[in-house]
Amino acid sequence: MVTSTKFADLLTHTEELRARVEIVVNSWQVVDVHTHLFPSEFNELCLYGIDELLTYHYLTAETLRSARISHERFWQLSKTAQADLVWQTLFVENSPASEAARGIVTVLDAFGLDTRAENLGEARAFFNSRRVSEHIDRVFDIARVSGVVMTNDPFDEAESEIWKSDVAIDPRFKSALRLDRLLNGNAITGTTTSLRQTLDEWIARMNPVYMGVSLPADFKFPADDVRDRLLREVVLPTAQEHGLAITLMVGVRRRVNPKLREAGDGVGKADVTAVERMCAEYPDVKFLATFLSRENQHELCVAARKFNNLMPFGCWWFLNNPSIVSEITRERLELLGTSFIPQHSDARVLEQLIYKWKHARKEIADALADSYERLLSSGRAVTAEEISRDVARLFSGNFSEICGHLR
Ligand code: FIX
Ligand code: ZN
Repeated sequence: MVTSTKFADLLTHTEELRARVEIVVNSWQVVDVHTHLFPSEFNELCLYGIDELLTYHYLTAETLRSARISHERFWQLSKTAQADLVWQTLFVENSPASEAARGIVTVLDAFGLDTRAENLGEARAFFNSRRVSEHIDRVFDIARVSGVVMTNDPFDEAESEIWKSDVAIDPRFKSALRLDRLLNGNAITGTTTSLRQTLDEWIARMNPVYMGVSLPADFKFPADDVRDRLLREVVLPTAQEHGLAITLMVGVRRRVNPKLREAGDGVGKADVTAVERMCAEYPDVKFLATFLSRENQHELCVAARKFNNLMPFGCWWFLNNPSIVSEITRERLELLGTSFIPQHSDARVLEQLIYKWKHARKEIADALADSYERLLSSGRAVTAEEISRDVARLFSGNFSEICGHLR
């Protein structure tokens, strides 16, 4: 028998319901499960400020579509000159209509800076005046991010030096052991035993929340290739031994246009059955998976319904646009309930946390509110507590359960 107080908690009016969902989604602290951010202890790897924001590879690609400059000449410019050109091209001569360009507007606005400025003088003075540690606190606070997962490449010289120096790292920055160089044919050699030893050493040093890899659109599993052997003999047994999840990011076509440098990667439709096979063969390993192609999203949801060791996460890179985030989040809610991780930021520059999370929260709130509204019209209202419970699961619970991010 339901008591009257309980009835009073039910959100039976759609306006009240939607307002509640917005408040919870916008205020809830999120764990950002995949970024390329570094804390200040990593020195020049810790990127922030207007010049880094404007030279983000999403924006250089867009600039080179509109500016009258050759790719070669653009890369010869200093970072500040590149940033000036990006601003002039995308924000002064054109309206910043793209998602990445609007992101800059959201960031400037968050700090009360002029979003229609003719040049970058004011923005540069502002960011240069910030003390890094306080600035990181402020950005995490505005974005309502409680922690971020980095992308840590043990085979990168500059990065590995810092790890080996045993410096104390800001605990909000969790590590993730990135295996692209090992698994994507970048000449990391060794016997199975020595490679496993290398991973063991890096796991001991980094204490990662997962091991991750990005994979090409033509990734196959099982396959008769070196990657398959490395996965079976090195990576998967290491995951089993350490109880570490594996993050698979599938569907990138690297260097489609090398002239664009970091911005030159493209997308390809991948084969979701490869991930299904891995989940089936390794039921004791947990997998987080994201696919870059929009065409793979429905298949990923269906695969996750079949394998409870598979956790879909994020709307990656070219999918991180409001229209597509909305579509994917709705598809996932309909097929998986709240058993998925709706978004990660993929931020490379600190302040991107502000716009990527602000924009994503809007789409997630709308999708969630619509699904509660549909429940209401089917005959079941939700309470504010239930909304909080669901958002907690989406924004950190599902990830903690798989990765125990507070390890
Ligand atoms: O492989 C990755 O982790 C990708 O996210 C990056 O390589 C890519 O350049 C990116 O920043 C996308 O958002
Ligand atoms: Zn990434």
